[in-house]
Amino acid sequence: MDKLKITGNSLPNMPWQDRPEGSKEVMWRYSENPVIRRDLLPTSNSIFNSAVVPFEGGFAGVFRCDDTNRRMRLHVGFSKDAFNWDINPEPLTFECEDKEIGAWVYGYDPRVCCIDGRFYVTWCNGYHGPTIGVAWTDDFKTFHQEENAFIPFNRNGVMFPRKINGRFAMLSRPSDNGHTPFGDIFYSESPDLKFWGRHRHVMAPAPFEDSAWQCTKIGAGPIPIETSEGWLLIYHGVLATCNGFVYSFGSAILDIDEPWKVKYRSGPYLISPQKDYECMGDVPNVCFPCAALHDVESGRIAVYYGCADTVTGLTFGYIPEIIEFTKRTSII
Ligand code: BMA
Repeated sequence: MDKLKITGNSLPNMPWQDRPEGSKEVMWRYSENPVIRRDLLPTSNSIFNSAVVPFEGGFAGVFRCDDTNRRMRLHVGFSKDAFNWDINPEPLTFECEDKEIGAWVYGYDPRVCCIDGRFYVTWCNGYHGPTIGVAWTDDFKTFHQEENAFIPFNRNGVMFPRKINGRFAMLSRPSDNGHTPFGDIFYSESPDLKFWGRHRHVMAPAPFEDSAWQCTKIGAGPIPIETSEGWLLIYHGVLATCNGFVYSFGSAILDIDEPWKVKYRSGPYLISPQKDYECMGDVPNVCFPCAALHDVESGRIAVYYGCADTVTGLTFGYIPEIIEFTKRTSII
């Protein structure tokens, strides 16, 4: 393949560990996982499914912290090295012109997307059931909440890091009010971050016979990464077993101008629950990616993922290798 072009920033200070000797894995885990433990805050039951971005020479993030009342809350955090996090003990609050939309019910599974220097937060927002909340911040202190992007029920709202054909763009996963035994990824556009439309179907779960880890439901993970091969999307997939759901993650490549067209999709997973901290916890057997940091010079990527709905893990890889893997193993 011609030399792959990756869009984004140089991030020489991103968190990194070399592939362990002898490993043939496309993505490998941080040896000190979990990178964020469940009780980093005195009031946290668990810290997982969280989003981090480069910010002012270091890193900032929005974290899912379920408290010891088991309420789902979002908290802001900062870090110099993206390994050691200082998470605010007080939950994040949003400023919202509309009291009805701004009334907090619950929030979980945040993503943070940088577009033209401004940070956009999307999360699963309680409003008569789960839907996609949208807010923006310039400083990780004041967060301005916009309208919910969709009516309930919806989860896994993930924005693209630039406008596409002149509009904001988002992936989402329409769902139900419970633990949703189905789920396809859709694409929507917005001219103003308030009205979302032009909905397009992106991907359905895979046939069981082709790729069982993603045969029940799927959902977008970290913010897609723009490359000369298309948008690299890391997404979770679910297998329904006799003992409940198993969450793994894999990769797909979407068309650059029409991201609802899937060019390639990995048959094998990149990461599935295998380590103790992924298999044991409040919800066993969950690897749920919500954020990635990458460096365009080296092609390195670090993916943050929730482990067993309890702690946060970190995995590493090289974008060109993940793209080669996605194409080579594609089930499309
Ligand atoms: C999904 C979401 C995630 C969670 C996963 C596994 O439906 O609720 O927050 O990690 O289930 O429990």
